[in-house]
Amino acid sequence: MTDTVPPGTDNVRERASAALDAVGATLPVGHGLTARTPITGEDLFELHATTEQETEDAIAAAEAAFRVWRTTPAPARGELVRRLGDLLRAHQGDLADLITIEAGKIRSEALGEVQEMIDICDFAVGLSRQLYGRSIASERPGHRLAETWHPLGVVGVISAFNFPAAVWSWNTAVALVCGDPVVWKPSEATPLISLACGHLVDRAVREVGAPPAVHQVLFGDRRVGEQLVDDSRVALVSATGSTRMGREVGPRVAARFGRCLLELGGNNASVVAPSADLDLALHGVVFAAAGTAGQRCTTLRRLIVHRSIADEFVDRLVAAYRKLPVGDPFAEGTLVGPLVSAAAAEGMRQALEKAVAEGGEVLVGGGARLVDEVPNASYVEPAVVRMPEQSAIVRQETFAPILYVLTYDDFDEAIALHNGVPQGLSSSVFTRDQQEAERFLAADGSDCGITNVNIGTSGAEIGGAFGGEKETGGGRESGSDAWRAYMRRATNTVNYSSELTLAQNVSFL
Ligand code: UN1
Repeated sequence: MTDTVPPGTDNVRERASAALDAVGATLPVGHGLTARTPITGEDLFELHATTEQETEDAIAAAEAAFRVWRTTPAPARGELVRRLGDLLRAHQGDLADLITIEAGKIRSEALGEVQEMIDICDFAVGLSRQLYGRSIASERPGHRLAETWHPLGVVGVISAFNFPAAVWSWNTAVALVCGDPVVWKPSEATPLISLACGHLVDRAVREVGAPPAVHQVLFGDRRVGEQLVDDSRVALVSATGSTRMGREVGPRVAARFGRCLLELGGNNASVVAPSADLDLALHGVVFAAAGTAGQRCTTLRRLIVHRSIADEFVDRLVAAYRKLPVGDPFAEGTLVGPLVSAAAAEGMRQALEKAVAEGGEVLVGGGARLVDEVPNASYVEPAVVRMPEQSAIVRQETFAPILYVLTYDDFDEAIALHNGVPQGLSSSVFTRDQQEAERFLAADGSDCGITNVNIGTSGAEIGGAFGGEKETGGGRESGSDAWRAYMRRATNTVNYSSELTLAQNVSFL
């Protein structure tokens, strides 16, 4: 398979300008932040980085906006998100271009990311009429017990490069209908898509007459994120990134009794059982492991395959990997775009070196591609590595396309291997044996927040709650009842009798 050579940096820059123009966004020209593209590994624009004072002002403005937004009826707040969804639909192609330019995603996955944003807007519009509390049977006569959900306050969103827009939209669409202003600190690697999204929210805000500061974007480095983390006016910090980042953010927010929603590392595995439909499993595994060049937090990183089918399945996997088209993410037919940075490629190289030192055998991939054509970019061949056991490197998350293969003999062993890592985001089993499938989903099965059957680990729909356990951080975003993290609950006891009855039969006076 020949690699598709990407366009030059000038061409990518023109495409970025065209997409920003189409959306109507103006570049905040200045210095302090460089917009880059992993397509060529080169710089596109110099941008103004948000200062400490500007961050302070943004938080103060968001707090002022909260006082208006929290009493705006929720269905009226939903109108803002409805309008945002319309604008995202109208600009799906432009936004996808920017995602490809900054995150290196192939066209279909970039369009899919924007679709995810449109979907969460639809979901949140519906949610704006469904922020239900319970009514509870009171133990006292003439009393009514109920729960009311109120807006929480300013939400600080810290997002990562790999889903630069969708993860922001899960947080923002839901926070806005819940009555919370959003202050967003995107990854430094993806300022252009953030600018475009921020501009579209501003347009929607103007059109529906919402307070301008219900949404603000801060372009800066980790110091901006730290300001959000440490400011007690930020009621909820929703942060997506590495476990290392979460270990810092969690205690700092807790120290001021703020709330945290953490989406951290994944080290996701699929079990392939002897009864599995191997064609389906192969397709699912290749997409989950090599798709997005291994840069999703849900990427499949460990394959736990039954010994009786391991050789056959791994041979087929290696053959499929050999045919994966690597290269220009804009080109039709490319399935693997670039890694985000040279540091990511170096991380992959080092992980492969450790895997070999720990007894692993690289069956396919691992090399660099397009080195002469685009020397500053980092195109790599997705790798499959057969490991003798779940050694130290297998238990770590390396944010690159490496799939470690382990074998098992009985299903309990498969589950033990599966759960034997510090992370707990996504998991799946490929089987046609109902007992195995149910066992995998049971309390003593997979310990992850996402547990699938006959489908890979990545590509979750927005309707479910997204997040994971253990070092993944425990947060849940997106669908189902994840909205509750963005609101505060008040328990109301109303006495409509003319007696004062105390609970628990207490008598006093
Ligand atoms: C992420 O990688 O941070 O389930 C989010 C998926 C996508 C979201 C991934 N819907 O793969």
